Amino acid sequence: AAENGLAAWLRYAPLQGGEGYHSTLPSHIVALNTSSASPVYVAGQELQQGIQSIYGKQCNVHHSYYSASSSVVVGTLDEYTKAYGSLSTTPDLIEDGYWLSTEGNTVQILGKNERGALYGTFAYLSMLAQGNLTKVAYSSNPNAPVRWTNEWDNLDGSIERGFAGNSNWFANGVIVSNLTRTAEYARLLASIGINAVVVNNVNANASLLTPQNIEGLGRIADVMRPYGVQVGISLYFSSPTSGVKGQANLTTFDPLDESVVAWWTNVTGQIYQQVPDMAGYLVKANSEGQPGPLTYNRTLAQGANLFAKALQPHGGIVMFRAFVYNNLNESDWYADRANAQIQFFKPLDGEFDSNVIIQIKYGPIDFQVREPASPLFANIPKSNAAIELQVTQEYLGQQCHLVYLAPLWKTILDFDLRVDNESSLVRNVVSGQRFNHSLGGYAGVVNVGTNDTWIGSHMAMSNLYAYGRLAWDPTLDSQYILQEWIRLTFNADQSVVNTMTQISMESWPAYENYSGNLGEQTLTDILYTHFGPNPQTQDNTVWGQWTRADHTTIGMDRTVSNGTGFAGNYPPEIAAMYENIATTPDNLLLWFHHVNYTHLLHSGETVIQDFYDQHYAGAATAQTFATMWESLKGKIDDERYYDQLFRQVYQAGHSLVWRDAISNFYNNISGIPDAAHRVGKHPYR
Ligand code: GCW
Repeated sequence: AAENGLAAWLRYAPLQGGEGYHSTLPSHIVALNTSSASPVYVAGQELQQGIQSIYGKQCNVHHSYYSASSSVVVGTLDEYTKAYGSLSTTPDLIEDGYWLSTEGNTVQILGKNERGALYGTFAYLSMLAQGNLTKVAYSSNPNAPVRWTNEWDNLDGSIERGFAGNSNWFANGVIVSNLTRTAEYARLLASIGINAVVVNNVNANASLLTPQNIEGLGRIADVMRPYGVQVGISLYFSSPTSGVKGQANLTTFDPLDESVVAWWTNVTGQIYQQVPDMAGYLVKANSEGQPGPLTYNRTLAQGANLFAKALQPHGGIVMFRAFVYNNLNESDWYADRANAQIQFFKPLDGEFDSNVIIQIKYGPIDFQVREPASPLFANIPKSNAAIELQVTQEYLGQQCHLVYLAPLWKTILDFDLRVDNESSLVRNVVSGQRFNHSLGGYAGVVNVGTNDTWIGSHMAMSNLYAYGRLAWDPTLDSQYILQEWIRLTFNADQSVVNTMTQISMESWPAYENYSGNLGEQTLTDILYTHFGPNPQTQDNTVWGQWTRADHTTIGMDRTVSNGTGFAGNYPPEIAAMYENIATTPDNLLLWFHHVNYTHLLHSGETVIQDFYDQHYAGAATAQTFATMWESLKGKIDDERYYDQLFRQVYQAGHSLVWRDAISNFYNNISGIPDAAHRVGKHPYR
């Protein structure tokens, strides 16, 4: 029963009437590599398994030139050319890209490298699994070279902000011996173009670097390598002084100290002995209590370059997180957390080594239900940049609420920052295209666990799927991606596709409406859980997610003229838009401006009445999800039907809790009644 969840979108479910297609399908599979640990070999097996499972057709696999009129050949473009001669036109491929042609008698799946060949294989199998046997011939290249997941797994086996059980690879301080699930995860990731996994939490533990754990990383790398997925790790900045068993213990972690440089050079060498293709390091420094270079009055760039230099000879890269801020005190509300990244990183542009990428969360604060695009994307043109998205729904319902995230991510990826008054879409910044960098890309915080659904709920896997698809091609449409996922994960029944599409596409707007609209952030418990309504925890905490709500006014004034100046971090056209209340979109009004509750929105409604109305509307929409889901009974398997139904019923109830908690809170504080007389009234009286 767990199989459906574990196989996710790679179920290869039998297609009705599949036998009818046997003559149009290949009879032979040629996978041009004889090593069973190679992605091309894996591609051959995957094709065999997929065609058998979806269409009930058995194919033989060959590993060198084989002449058959009805075959599928998979390999690198080079190997193919050696065996079969060159193609009439050579496809234009970059690293990880592939050519897929189903036009001739021989299906060609040719990668620039082996990984690309595997990606092309999954693209072909995706078509087959959706019953799509149309003739295609195209090349596909990734939008950016870095397409990683980050996993916040702790060495003790827990996962920070993970909602799906314990770690698949750590327990009791070491790497587990059974890595079957790790291999299965790598397979899923390969099928959506992900090429590396950072396996441990950014709040890192130095003991990852014991010789025993380094050996364990080698085992993780070995099981993921056949899928073209590399291992990366998060580092604890003060590891040299942490007494790591089996490593020297120093008295300083100053990044410019020679002994520290030697320490990291040595440890990095040890890692590459075990993991010759290690992807690189992820570093969270000087943020939320983590150590970093500032302790020694060194810059963040000097800290990042310490690792960059250690990695450089091995070809690794440093993902250095821009999520750096200190605790704050609201008595000085001008000390706006939203400004922190600009203050730390803008002055350092040009000082990072060429194998450093600045990894920037999509918004300036922290994975909120709505944020403006981080202005840092516009302010470090000389540095490589990547966007950090969160697949695990930390602030967004923790997999107990269905929230399809692709539309939220698209608001950021498609946002035009207008650097130098020219088109500067965030997605073109992180691809490297806008500022001419060869490095850049995507980091998605996933936090899969041992749960049979990987992530905590079946429907939430659409977010992982969408993350990979967007990292490959951010121009893809959210709904298009979703429907691909539904057909692969469930089935192609039109009512199944339509119902799941409607629920998913309405889910983020609904969640925004009942959790915190008008750019007010997710009004959840800021202090610890980040789950459920708790608007009173926003203000007067050190976390800086302030709303400045009092009896008459609400919102953070982030203007240059009168507020924290944050709006001025954007290039002029965008800064002007946000500076002016008249041109600020309603959905970010309270992010940028401090207004009376009676302020009139562009919609003509007052802020407070819109607050009430949207909270009621969002919760009302969430009620319909449960009933819509019930219409799927019998159209999908019972196991997943009931599992998700339970969550939809929960979400329906919890959305009412949200609605009432938020509405009552602002009703009490403002004293302004709801024109529709709902707020504060007993629901059944
Ligand atoms: O979103 C916040 C989380 C922390 C997390 C931190 C970060 C890993 O609440 O749990 O720590 O961000 O991204 O570093």
